[in-house]
Amino acid sequence: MKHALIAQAEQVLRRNDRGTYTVPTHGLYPFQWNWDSVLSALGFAHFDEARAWTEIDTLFAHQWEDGMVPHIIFHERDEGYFPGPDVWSTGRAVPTSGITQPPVAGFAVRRMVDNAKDKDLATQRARALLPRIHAWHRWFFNSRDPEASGLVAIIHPWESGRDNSIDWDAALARVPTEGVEPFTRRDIQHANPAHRPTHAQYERYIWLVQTFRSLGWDNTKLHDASPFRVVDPGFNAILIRSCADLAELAEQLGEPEIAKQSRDFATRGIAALEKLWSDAHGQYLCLDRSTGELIDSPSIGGLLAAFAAVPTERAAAIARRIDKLGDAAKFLVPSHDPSAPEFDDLRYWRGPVWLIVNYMIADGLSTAGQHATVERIIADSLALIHESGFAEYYSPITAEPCGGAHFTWTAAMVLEFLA
Ligand code: 9WN
Repeated sequence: MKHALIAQAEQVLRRNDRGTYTVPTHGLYPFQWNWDSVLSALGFAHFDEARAWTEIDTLFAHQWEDGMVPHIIFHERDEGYFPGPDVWSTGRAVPTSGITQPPVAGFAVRRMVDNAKDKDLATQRARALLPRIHAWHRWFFNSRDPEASGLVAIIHPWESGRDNSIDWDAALARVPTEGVEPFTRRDIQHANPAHRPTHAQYERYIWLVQTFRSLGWDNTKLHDASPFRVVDPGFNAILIRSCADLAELAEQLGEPEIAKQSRDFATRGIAALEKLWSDAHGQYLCLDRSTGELIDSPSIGGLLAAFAAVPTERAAAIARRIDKLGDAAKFLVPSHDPSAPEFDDLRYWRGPVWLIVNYMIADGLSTAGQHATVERIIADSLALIHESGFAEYYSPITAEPCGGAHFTWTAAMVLEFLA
């Protein structure tokens, strides 16, 4: 059974392999996505370490001069996705988008080094990636934390990787739609529109893209110019965890300055996360930087914070909260609290389960000693695969597979869970 599942997961990765990068899935997402790619490398590492390193190298070959690593690399033309390179117009030789995505690379590279069979290859590739990943982290704190709060803001919902989360509703409602150029969505030609964001959300996504484009994608301007500035605990936990892991790696590789700076970022970030804690919800919440208020939205962003080394009592409270969500959801972890009125079990990040988030939460809670919750998360993740295959996401109530099929990072997470 286990062997068959491993073989199927490898097959999904091979099917989406384009040689030096993988696509998340054929049709719906025909390019290289940032955090998909890095998490998928963890899957490749189980059967082809060299290919796994290439995945991350390819992504970082398209890092911007200021340190940002874009969320999409448009390696080949494909009209099947909107918005394509012409809408972004970032002026790169190989076109890219102009925003970023959750920085999982520091975490993934350390894990790949720790688990490597080919230690020489791992050391050589990690040594080359180390300053690049560090430059990306520095870019975050320079460009997305201008007041040195210790936490960074996202300036577009797509940066969070949780595009249509209920967390963004109020902040996104303040984004205007005047002047949005007419567009045709492609996503709803590949996937069920009831599983995807709405047209009203897409109009605001595109308004933000057009606005950033009109500012020449100049990251010294974008943060302050964006009407959408949200501090997401999940996103920040990923950054903090990657900084902490990069510090360990830098120490091993004899780079004390990178180690020190990375450790400082992580320590300040953990301390600053405290401001996002809500006793009433028993989890972290997002902060709207435009209003200075916490966002009253019990989503998975506040649970994903367990991926960083948060205080033990916070991790324990998150585990309790997840256990409680398990009373209403047959499959953990729903991306939003099923008892909230906005919860939608099929619509993308407004309720469905995503294996990558399960994986990161399980990893963090495991370090925090919350083994019973971790076991249930992993068992539920594998039950979803057995019932519904390697989907993009799943209903936490019925296990219905949603979005795209044969999904790369879902398969990669299965390889990690079964290892
Ligand atoms: C926009 C590729 C990406 C993921 C995101 C997910 C979805 C894109 C979209 O797909 O976003 O970046 O067009 O819907 O929300 O997390 O990286 O799998």
